[in-house]
Amino acid sequence: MSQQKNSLASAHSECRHNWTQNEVKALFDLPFSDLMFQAQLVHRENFNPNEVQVSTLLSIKTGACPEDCKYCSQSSRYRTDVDKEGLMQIEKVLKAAKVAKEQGSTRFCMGAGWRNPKARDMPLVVEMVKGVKALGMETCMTLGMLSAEQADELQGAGLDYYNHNLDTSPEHYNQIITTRTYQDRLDTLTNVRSSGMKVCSGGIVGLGEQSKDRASLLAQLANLSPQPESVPINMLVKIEGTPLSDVDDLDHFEFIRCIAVARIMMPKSHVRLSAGRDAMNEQMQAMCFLAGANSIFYGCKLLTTGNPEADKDMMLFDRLGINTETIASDTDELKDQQAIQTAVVDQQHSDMFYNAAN
Ligand code: SAM
Ligand code: DTB
Ligand code: SF4
Repeated sequence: MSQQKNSLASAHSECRHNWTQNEVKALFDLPFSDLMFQAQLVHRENFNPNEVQVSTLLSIKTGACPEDCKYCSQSSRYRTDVDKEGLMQIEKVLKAAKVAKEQGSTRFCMGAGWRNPKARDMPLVVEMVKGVKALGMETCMTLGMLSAEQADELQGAGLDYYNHNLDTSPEHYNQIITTRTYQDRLDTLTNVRSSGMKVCSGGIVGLGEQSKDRASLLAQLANLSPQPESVPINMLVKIEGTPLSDVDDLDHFEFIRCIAVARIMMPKSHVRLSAGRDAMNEQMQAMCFLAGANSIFYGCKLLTTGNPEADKDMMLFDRLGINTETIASDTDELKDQQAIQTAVVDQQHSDMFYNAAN
């Protein structure tokens, strides 16, 4: 039994890049308890299951976006409640980053309602990266599409992560966005990866897509080589005035399944329980952590919508015995990897010994 358990986990601890839709569907179709069990085996083999990474978001440029993403409060094509704001002054950005750090956040993620950054925006954006980095936080940005040169410039300034989501499956994509292609998104991810920055890429569920689209999105993400270091799974936040304001709710168990399947398919990635937490109760969020989510957005605002208050999250972590992850240095990461490998080899040896003896 113990060997069977071990080989199940080990088989899912390598990062595979050849997932087929049928294989992903088979994971989604598992009985809920079996899926959760597999996800937990994978999670425990690769991470401390009682640690969650926390990032804070700030919208550094809001609204008036020319794109037509049907879920988004910032598209100029829809009449939403969002107040437009030009590129924020650096002092304001650094003040918000300091507050986030004091509240216990380790990564500061700056988002802009842009199709892509313009040449004239880059100097200020670069200063923001340098300033936040100097505070001792990890830096992340999500500014839309990036050219190879822009990615290199941001990497040179010290940007650790770039967030650019695939959003949905290639098959469902045209129902959601028509102003940029799926390939445009993949090209940006290639530019980010080539620059040496870490990739943060995930998607949104609850857009009215079918279950095969959720499987297809996860296959796209897992088949990226290397897989994204960070995978945000967003539950659609319905925004009045957008074409998706009245879409049917996604069943919560289906959302938890998405997290568990992402955990199994991307064993070494941080899977983020991303947008949508404000509409989830504590038990639902705890289930997501059990399914393998190990990152959240922390602080009372996402970009334009609400998120649970920071002290509420800390109280939940306390009740669940969850600690927040500290920033790992390269040496720490290496040591952790070595410790995990040693533990796995030790376990395999003891199983072999046990089987031989019986
Ligand atoms: N404008 C840039 C872009 O689209 O790449 C960066 C900001 S954009 C708001 C970042 C991501 O947030 C989107 O790709 C989408 O996955 C997510 N997002 C935006 N609005 C959302 C909503 N209402 N519910 C859930 N996720 C959302
Ligand atoms: C991601 O995957 N989700 C975040 C971040 N990356 C930029 C954005 C969520 C936005 C939710 C809706 C809003 O606040 O406007
Ligand atoms: Fe613009 Fe990004 Fe919103 Fe699309 S998701 S409308 S690109 S801000």
